[in-house]
Amino acid sequence: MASGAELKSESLLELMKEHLKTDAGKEITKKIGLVYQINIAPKKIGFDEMIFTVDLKKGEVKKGAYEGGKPDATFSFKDEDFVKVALGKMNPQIAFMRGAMKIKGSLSAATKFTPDIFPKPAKILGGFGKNDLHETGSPLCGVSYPVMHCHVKNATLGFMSLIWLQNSGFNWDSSKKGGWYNTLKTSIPELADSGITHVWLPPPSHANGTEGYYPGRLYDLDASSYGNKDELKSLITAMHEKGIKAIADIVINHRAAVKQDENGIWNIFEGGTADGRLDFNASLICRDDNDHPFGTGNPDTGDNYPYTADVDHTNPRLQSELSDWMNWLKTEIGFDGWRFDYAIGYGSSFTNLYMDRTSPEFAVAEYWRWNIAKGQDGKLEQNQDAHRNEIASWIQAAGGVVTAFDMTTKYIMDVAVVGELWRLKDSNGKPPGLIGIKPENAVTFIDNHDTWSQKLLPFPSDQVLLGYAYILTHPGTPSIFYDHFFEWGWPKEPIRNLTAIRARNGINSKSSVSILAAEANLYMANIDDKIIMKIGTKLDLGDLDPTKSNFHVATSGQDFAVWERN
Ligand SMILES: [Ca+2]
Ligand SMILES: [Ca+2]
Repeated sequence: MASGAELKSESLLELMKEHLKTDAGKEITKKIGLVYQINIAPKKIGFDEMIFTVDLKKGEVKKGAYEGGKPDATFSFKDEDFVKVALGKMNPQIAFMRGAMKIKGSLSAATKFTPDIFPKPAKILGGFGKNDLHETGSPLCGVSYPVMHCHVKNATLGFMSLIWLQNSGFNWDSSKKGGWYNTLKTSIPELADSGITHVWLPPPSHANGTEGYYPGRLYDLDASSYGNKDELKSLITAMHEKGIKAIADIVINHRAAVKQDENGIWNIFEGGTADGRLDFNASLICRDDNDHPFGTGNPDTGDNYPYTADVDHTNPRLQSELSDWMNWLKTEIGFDGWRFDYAIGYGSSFTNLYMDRTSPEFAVAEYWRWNIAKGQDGKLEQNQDAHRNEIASWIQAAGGVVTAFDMTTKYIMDVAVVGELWRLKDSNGKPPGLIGIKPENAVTFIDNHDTWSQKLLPFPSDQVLLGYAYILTHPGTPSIFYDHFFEWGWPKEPIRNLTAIRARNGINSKSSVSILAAEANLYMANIDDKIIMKIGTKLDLGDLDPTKSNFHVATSGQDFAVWERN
């Protein structure tokens, strides 16, 4: 048995132990509530292991196996590999592929083992901490969960959409459920009845990891954990029969190699067809990608995606073959539009190019940076113009047709619904998010796969209907999250009532908003002079009471109401 003093990992775990005693650490314990076992071997996984228990029910790190039953997930590392991965010096994806990290137990529990658990990066983690990651981009595809996430991500989301509004039809657990395409198919009539017009489906291709966000053989749709190509086609056919469009999740910033080259480097990329389409070598990868320092392509034109190989979109052959693949997804599989994953990862001109060459019926980009303005007290500033302006500028640079998730509205709504509804009015008297300046290009949401089923930026769960009362009555293209619709065990009526009101009154992405009140506990707005909506705890509306001016209540619930004209 190795002596603990020989293990460098032990000092990292010691730091974690101290971190868990801090307020930030207690917050983590409260949030995660799972128990992990970490087996560290001095030389070889499985031999002379020293066992640690990271108990995030109690907020403790202890030597020895968990005594309270089975841990939720167990990780095994060699000492030096744990240190490398924890310090950001080894790509965990490669570590996993090479067997340098092993995982047992619940994969969904494993995915929750995040860098949050470690002290702040400045203390030990180099560029590996959550805050750093947030600056680099989306939490979506494992970015914020690099330690264990890249290879363990076990679910994806779907995105079902609503009326001229998309909504996320999957969540991170969808890939765990066998035959998810078939399962979703049985819900199509219900989606159609609920006014849903588009469904965002998970990435369909062969991938490293079960959720599809590290795609490998792009043309191979028979290797997905959601189902095979025929099942996908059958799902999309069923959607089309009910007038619902299918949105494909286009993950093209980065790519997973499927083989090692003659030097043992993971540099052989395959397209998944018998011919050479989308087969690439090191020339595909940006040469400035530190995560995969084996590329020979041009420097990246956008943000680097941590822990995996970023693709060189300036390569004309790649541009042409990716466009062909997307067009194949339309003609052969039946997809109608796109959701561009990690759109900050490559220059806006390339989104423009792929839009031009593939003419989607609808497209939305995940353009997300964690640069929301906060005051010294850590609270959101009231003025978030810079945040939304950056998204709007990107949309323009990308050709002006593509839409983007309205991250600004999301950030603001998260805090506004808890007694700060004054935030919902900007200095021009308009909505403060992207919908206040470019509503026709904004896709609003409360939570979706990108916020990882409320594990990141959780919307206050008891206020979710207030969120829907806002986005489903306002301009932009609202989207409904799969979890809210299918997983929360809610009656679906409140959402259905809101979508029906939207449809009945012709509220659309460009509708105009006149804000009647924006104070701590009351937000009221008139939309298109057809409906009036209210959210907030304030009950006495005084002269604003719409029933005093030819409106009647169309739907209402806890702290929200919508009125239609008599
Ligand atoms: Ca990268
Ligand atoms: Ca990139």
